[in-house]
Amino acid sequence: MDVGHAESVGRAVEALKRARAVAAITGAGISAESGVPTFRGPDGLWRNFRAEDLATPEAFARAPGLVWEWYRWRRGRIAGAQPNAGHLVLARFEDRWPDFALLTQNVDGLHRRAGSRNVVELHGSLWRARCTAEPARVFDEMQQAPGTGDPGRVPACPACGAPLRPDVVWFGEALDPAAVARAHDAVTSCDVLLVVGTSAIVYPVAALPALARRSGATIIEVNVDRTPLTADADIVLRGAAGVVLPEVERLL
Ligand code: BJW
Repeated sequence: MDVGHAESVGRAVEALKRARAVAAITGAGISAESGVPTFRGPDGLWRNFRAEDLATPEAFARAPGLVWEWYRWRRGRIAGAQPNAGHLVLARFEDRWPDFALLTQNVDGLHRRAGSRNVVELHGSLWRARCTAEPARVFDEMQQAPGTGDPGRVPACPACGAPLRPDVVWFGEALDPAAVARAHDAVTSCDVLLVVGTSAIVYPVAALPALARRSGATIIEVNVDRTPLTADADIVLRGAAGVVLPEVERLL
C-alpha cells in the first residue's frame, strides 16, 4: 500500500469511527469483480450496445423482443455471478450502523444476495417484471410471471395479457418517488456517505453526493478511476471496491 493511499484509508476509517449514521451509493463498479459488466469504460455494455436501442421506453415500444433478449442475456450472466468482498463488507456495515442505508443503481440483486437488507434499488431490478398496462402489477423474481425467461418471447401479464417489461428504470423515465425519498432522507441525515463504483454521471443519483455534502456529510469515493465527483469528494480511495472496502473494514 503506498503512503498516500494508506493515509487516505486512515482518514476514511477515522471519519467512519466518528459517524453515527452512514450511507452508501453503489454503481456497476462494485459488481465488476463479480464478473458483471459495467456500462461505461473499456469493457462496458455501452461499448457494444446502444443505450438508445435497449434502455429507453421508445426502444421497448419499437422492439420489445430485442429488449427482452438483452435483459435475458444479462440475467444469464448475473445468475452465475457471486457477490464479492465489496458487497459483503457493505452487508456487514448494517450490523455496525443500525440505520446504514444502501442506495444502489444496480439492478443485479447482488447486494441482497450478499445479505444486505436495507437496500434501495433506485434503478429497479432485473429479477422483476411489471405490467405495461398496470405498472403497480409487479412480478417478483419472475416466478409469478411465466415466460419471462423464454427465449424470443415478450411475456404477457398473467392478470390482463398486456406485455410485461423489465422492472428497471430506463433513460427518460422517472425513478420511483418512494425510493428517491428514502435516498434523500439517507443522504441528508448521514455523517458519512460512501460512493462506490459509479461513474457519477447519471441523474438524479449523481446529484445525491452534493446534497449529502451540503447537509454536512463527509464524502468518501471508492473507485478505480477519476469521476466528476472526485474533485468534490473529501476522501478518495483509489482502487477496486473488493480490495479497498475490506482494507477499511479491517481497521475499523
Ligand atoms: C470500479 C470498479 C471496481 C469499475 N471497483 N470501481 C440532469 C442533467 C443531465 C442529464 C439528466 C439530468 N436529469 C436527467 C437526465 C437524463 C438522464 C441522465 O442522467 N443522463 C446522463 C447520462 C447525462 N437520466 C435519466 O434519464 C433518469 N431519469 C430521469 O432523470 O427522469 C426525470 C423524469 C422526471 C419525471 C418524469 C419523467 C422523467 C433515469 C436514469 C436511468 C438509468 N438507467 C440505467 C439502466 C438501468 C437498467 C439496466 O441496467 O439496464 O442505469 S443506465 C446505467 O447507468 C444504469 C446504471 O445504474 C447507471 C449508472 O451507471 P454506473 O453504475 O455509474 O456504471 P458505469 O459503468 O457508468 O460506471 C462504473 C464505475 O465503476 C466507473 O467509474 C469505474 O471506474 C468504476 N469501477 N470497476 C471500484 N472494481
